[in-house]
Amino acid sequence: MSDETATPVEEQPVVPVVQDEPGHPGLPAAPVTFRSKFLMPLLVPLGVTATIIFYVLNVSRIFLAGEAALAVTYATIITVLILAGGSAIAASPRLRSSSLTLMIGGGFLVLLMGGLISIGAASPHAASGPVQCAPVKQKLTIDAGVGGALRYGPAQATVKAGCILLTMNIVSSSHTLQFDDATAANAFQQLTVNEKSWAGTLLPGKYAFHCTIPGHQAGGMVGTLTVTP
Ligand SMILES: [Cu+2]
Repeated sequence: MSDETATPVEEQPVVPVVQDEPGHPGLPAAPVTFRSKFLMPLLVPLGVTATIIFYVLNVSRIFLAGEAALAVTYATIITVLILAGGSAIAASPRLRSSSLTLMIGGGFLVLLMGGLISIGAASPHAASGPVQCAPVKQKLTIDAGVGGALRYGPAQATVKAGCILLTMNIVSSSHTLQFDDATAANAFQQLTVNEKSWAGTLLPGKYAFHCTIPGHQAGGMVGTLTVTP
């Protein structure tokens, strides 16, 4: 006895045959022109790159102008605007391209204005140069060109923190003394033949310095000033 019952063959779901979309009779096939084949592939990436540079420059300017907390606020606003703008554009595909151009152009204009307004605040505050301190608490003299060599003497010096009067005593040739560290370089003007002494304030730390005459730093004309509490 066969157990074959007439199990009904599962009906396969009918896959609707997708008809080829009818062509758009109104639109003629785009002819391969110099413009579509060469010019656009070249211009579109260039345009996108220029847009990104424009965007980054202006946004970073706005960020630089504000404090850290403010930058977060700006970033949030910009992100929300981008998301909202993208959603709005996606939700209205029939938006006329002229309106779209107007909206995007307006957005860029606002961005440019923001960047221009904040340009003053974003640039580093006009420094009048290192300011000498007083009264001097420590005095240190470093010889430059010891024994006619590209050497400081001493190359390793230690002083106490505070207002330090640093003097470069040029023994031979022409030398300078410039701190590598930005903080120290802001406190001390570069010592040269014309400006051999400078009084500046340093907090505890190690501050490397070097000679700016070409080849001298590479020749070993470097040193470290250790400032102790
Ligand atoms: Cu030198």
